[in-house]
Amino acid sequence: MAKYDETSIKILEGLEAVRKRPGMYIGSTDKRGMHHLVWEIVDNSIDEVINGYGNHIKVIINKDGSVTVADNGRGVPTGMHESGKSAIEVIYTILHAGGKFTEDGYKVSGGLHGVGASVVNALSKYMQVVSYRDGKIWMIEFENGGKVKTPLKVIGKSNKTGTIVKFLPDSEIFKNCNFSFTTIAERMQETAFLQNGLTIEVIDEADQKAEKYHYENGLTSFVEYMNEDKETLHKVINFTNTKEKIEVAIALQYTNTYNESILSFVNNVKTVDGGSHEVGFKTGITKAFNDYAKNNNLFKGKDTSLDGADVREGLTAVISLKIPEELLQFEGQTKGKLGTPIARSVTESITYESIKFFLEENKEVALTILDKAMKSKVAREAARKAREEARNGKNKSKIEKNLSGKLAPAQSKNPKINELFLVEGNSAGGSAKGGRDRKFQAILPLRGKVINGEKASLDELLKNEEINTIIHTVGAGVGQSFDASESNYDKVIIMTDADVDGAHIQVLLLTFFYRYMRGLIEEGKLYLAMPPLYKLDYGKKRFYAYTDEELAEIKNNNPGKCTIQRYKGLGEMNPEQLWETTMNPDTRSLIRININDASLAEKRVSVLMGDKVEPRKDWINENVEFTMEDDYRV
Ligand code: 0RA
Repeated sequence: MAKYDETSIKILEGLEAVRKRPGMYIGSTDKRGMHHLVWEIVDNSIDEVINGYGNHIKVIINKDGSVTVADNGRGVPTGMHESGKSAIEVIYTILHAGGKFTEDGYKVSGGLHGVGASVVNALSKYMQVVSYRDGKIWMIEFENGGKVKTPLKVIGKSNKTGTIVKFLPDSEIFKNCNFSFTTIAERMQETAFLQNGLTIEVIDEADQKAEKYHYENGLTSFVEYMNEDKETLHKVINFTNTKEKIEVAIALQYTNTYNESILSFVNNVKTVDGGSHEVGFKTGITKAFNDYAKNNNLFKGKDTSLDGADVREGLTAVISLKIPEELLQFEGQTKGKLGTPIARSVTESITYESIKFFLEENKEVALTILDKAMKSKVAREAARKAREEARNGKNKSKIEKNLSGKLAPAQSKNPKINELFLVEGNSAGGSAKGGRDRKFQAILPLRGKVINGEKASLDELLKNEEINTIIHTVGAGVGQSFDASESNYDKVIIMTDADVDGAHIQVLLLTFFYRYMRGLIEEGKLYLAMPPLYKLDYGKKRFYAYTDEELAEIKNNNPGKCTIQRYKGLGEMNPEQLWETTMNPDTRSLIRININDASLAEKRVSVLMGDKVEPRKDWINENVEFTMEDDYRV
């Protein structure tokens, strides 16, 4: 009995530690952190499926804000553990206990985000675990961060097996958070893509929404989904093979676009920073195409090989590896990069052999892809040459002509503090030039419509004057050769009117930066300016409102007579007003652009900027996550 009490105290201390520093276990206590709880619980069910037990998972967002995850696996074990507690209680209350019960096979969590179900319990107001096992239905309940509310008991009989976990996040830890159907559904769809035959249902009881995902050829469906809105050059190619206990499955397809998107996963967890498997894939595919071209005498003139970047132009690929736990190695701060050295050679040889075989069997497809790769090579060499000439000043007159009268440069030449404002229209450009702090702020007015970077090739883009000017002004190259560290500016700020035209220009520019200067976004150097929507004059006192909510708030806090002006464009502001409201680092607000999830951003950019035309509001809301930098200071 004494032993039981001691372990009980230790367990509660462990759970209390999680509650004191939740960020250490789940990253944060915002919306993202709260969804992490769902991933933890779902991962346990997925582990069951990966290991061959069960084929159906249900995720339900309940009306009371709790989430239920149900599977038809073996059911959580309920027998007594050596500590005197049931296995089920141990799994849900002892930190890192999960692994001890699943020693063989693959684990979803292997080295990545798995912190265990007990962490979810620690951060929940209420948790219930029901296990269908041994002909019985078992149930245990916890409350207030993992304290047993109802000890394990049998509540019925059943010949089914499976587990149902329901938990309600503690509102003291997660403030003002709700579960998002879209966030959960998108992640579950991705999981279903990676696990053939698995059915995942996502149900939102509050909003009456539901999705069901099931794929028999998941990777192929994944690639088809990613390429849904693009023109493709052939049917999806897919292959699977196992070497050195590592299972490699890959699906790929070329599109007529100019970008590459490669997603990779290890044991169903996304490797956001790539790693040895991606390197192996790239080497393998480059070698296969080069060998084919050489063997069929397709190289002309002095060309004797294609670069990897040429071979990958227009390529969409999903790579999925299953690696036994003992071979798993992850690297990097967030453990998003596969280290396992042997995964490189295994993936390379499987890719090389499979593609080589495919090309030999499918001559027409081979020639189509190679034709594209060779064109890519020519275009890239032309772009590099132009860039070098620009550097060496060879084409100076031409570039200066492009820039002349347009760019108002900053006096400082310091790329660590300089800001470049891309301003819609000449009149707003005039106000911005008048209002700026010329020491570190440069103004580039954009006259014409910007070309759509999703539909144009790099070649065509380079011929567009507006784009050309931006590339030369930023001075860090473009496309494959873009290097954010060479940027002449610490901040590139897009400043447009708050109307439909302005919105359109924003989307076009964001698309261009996303496709051809992504490093700028990744380095956090791309911003949207936030001009005010209203000016409120109370005799001597003046306020600016940036949103309708703010307008209401100001009116509420300042009763009395005032005149309200709704700004229809930047041009209505005089230089001083523009400086004060939108450009002065001490008083302005900027929106920093960041790419939340590369595969989704990728999908949405092509959906919205490809052949379909969609309103910007959706794009803005869904494609990129905006971080408000209130009172942002340099
Ligand atoms: C440990 C051992 C066994 C199953 C599980 C854990 C298990 C855990 C969860 C969590 C959600 N769903 C789950 N399904 C299974 C298997 C023990 C055995 O039967 O040999």
